[in-house]
Amino acid sequence: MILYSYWRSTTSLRVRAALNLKGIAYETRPVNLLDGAQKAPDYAALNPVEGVPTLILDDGTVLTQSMAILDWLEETYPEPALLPADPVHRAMVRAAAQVIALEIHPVNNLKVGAALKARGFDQQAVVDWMCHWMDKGFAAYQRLILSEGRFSFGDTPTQADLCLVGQMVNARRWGLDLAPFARLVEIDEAARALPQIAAALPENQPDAQ
Ligand SMILES: N[C@@H](CCC(=O)N[C@@H](CS)C(=O)NCC(=O)O)C(=O)O
Repeated sequence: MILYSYWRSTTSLRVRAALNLKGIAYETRPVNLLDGAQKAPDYAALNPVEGVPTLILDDGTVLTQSMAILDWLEETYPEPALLPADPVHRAMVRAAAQVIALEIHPVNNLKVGAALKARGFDQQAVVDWMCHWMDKGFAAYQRLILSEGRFSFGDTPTQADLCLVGQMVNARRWGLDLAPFARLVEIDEAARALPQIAAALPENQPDAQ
């Protein structure tokens, strides 16, 4: 498989971590978001929203949208499971994952920051904006997860944890006060201690700068 990815992309991190946890080999093809490579015609033909990740399967099938890719991986490579078997528990894990994937990430994306700057926001105002949504989203996430266990929903990682690890990278990058989120810091540490997740971190990517 080929994964189009950017080292600092949290959506790419989710997929890298899932591929690693499931023991699936893949080739990384970096897409430099700061250079606008996501908008190049050849890449935009693969991924119409002009974002990463994009996963190319061995038969050439193109998959986009990180959460759809995680679900495809889960259905195709069920072990180790990144969603619980029980449908109610699955819905709870997805709800927490979606707080990050749908409530935080879309309003904090690179193109959103660029659109805000084009409307007069300076860099500090964009950072304040991002921290506002991370703070609200993390508060919600923390209420949706279990209060005990190594990870958000027990002692094995789920899709929610993969979303969390990436978002914590951004939270630290932009200086979010993590004091109210001790439980999330603890989970993030446990997740980063897994070699498969460590290998998915930005600093361990071939295009890391
Ligand atoms: N909902 C999409 C979002 C993809 C996306 O936009 N990823 C970011 C990186 S984390 C990106 O490529 N941004 C490019 C831009 O904003 O121009 C997914 O989960 O795959």
